Amino acid sequence: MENFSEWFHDILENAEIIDSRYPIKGMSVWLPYGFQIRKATLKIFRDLLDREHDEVLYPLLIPEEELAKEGIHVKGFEDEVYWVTHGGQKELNEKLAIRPTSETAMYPMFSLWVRSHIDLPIKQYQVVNTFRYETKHTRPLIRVREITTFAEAHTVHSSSAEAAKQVETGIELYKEFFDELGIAYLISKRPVWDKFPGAEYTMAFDTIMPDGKTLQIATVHNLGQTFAKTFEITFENKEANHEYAYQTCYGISDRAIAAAIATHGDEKGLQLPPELSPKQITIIPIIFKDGGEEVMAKCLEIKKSLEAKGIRVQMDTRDIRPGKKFFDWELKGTPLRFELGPRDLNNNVAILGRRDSGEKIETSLDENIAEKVSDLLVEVEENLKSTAWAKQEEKIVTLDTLENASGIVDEGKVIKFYWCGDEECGRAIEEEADLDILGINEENIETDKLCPHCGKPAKHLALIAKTY
Ligand code: PR8
Repeated sequence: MENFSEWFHDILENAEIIDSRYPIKGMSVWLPYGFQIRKATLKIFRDLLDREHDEVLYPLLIPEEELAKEGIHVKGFEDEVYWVTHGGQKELNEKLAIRPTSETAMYPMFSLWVRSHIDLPIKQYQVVNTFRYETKHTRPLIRVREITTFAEAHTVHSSSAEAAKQVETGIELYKEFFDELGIAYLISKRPVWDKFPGAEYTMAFDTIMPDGKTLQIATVHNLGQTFAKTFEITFENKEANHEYAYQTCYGISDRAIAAAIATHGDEKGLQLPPELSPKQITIIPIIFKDGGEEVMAKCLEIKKSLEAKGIRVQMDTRDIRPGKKFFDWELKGTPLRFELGPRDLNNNVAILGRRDSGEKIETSLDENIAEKVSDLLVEVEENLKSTAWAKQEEKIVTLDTLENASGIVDEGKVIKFYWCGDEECGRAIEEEADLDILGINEENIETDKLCPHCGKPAKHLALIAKTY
């Protein structure tokens, strides 16, 4: 696609995902079709998290005193917080922050609940809306001021090793999540100047958008004992000593949906992996003057057999040309289509059309159609995923020099380079190239290479890109 930004803007409108005309910048309305995609995304997410987390729900508002407690954290968010200052006409005694994220809503409660090592670990998550007064250019789903799908997990542990292990678990969970969405990703340890405010270190997932810019789609933070010390989250360990707890948190947002749309979409419109698609197959009866009843009866029979196999089916019986129906469902991204006309019925065949490859597969009506469809859905899912990874592979180049870094990135590439890892050097690289170091993709590697900027021995393979 030539102009990704324009394509993305149009697809949200044309496929009826969201309406961004809501009269507050950075806030949009989820339309019914988009809401179903969001619901399917969250179902995948919840099924994964529910394995070992408890879903909970905390209040939207945070007292100023709590938000302000953790110095580094509040500094990181001070320019982004919306405040509630009045209750009706009356000015409140204490301002209330609308959560930009929920550490400072949750952790005072953890402090009440955690007493002994037997209360640990705690692993909770919630799916809520959070608000950030973003000053960078806002874009629907990608950079919003009301994050409507903020899925945040928070964990508390009795040892540093266990917290570090939980970071790995968080990463594994998100790998599974993005794999199910067919989204390719790069994982890196964010540079110290780009970690989450208050975290010891931040691991991040980025995906490369069609224009070559990267989008951060998930983060996993090791919080160490910083918040535990601020919020007095202590426990009595097995030796009966009091210790501060160890914490992690991790989250995703509306960007996961943006990434799925951007990864799979094409000139024909949206393309959804079967798990995300509100309907997985559209049955289109092709009815002329004669033979309509038999075609309809057969289509209904097929619909029932597909539903019995748990496949989400819709039948498009609108009184419009079939060509228009094909066009509409291609735009909406339904993975498969089933066409049946009177002549097909006479010949005992039907056509199964794939949205991904454009293939039209003639199928005998004597075949087990439900089984064929469910096999095809698996094939589509795998094809979308492998295409996404192949495209990502093409966009990554490993270089020994950063001399023409901006030029190469402008061609839609992400650069891997051998880096010394020093903060001063990293900041200088970013400034000179006007790019962002995403972070360290492979840490502490054995190499003879030298850092292309400062000439010191390289320690890591890092990623540099233009970011959203
Ligand atoms: C945390 N605390 O908050 P994080 N629009 C859309 N998506 C966004 C935006 C935005 N304006 N800002 C961030 N995100 C931690 C972890 C609880 C959970 C997305 O971490 O600030 C990004 O994908 O990194 C980001 O990785 C994720 O929310 C979590 O936000």
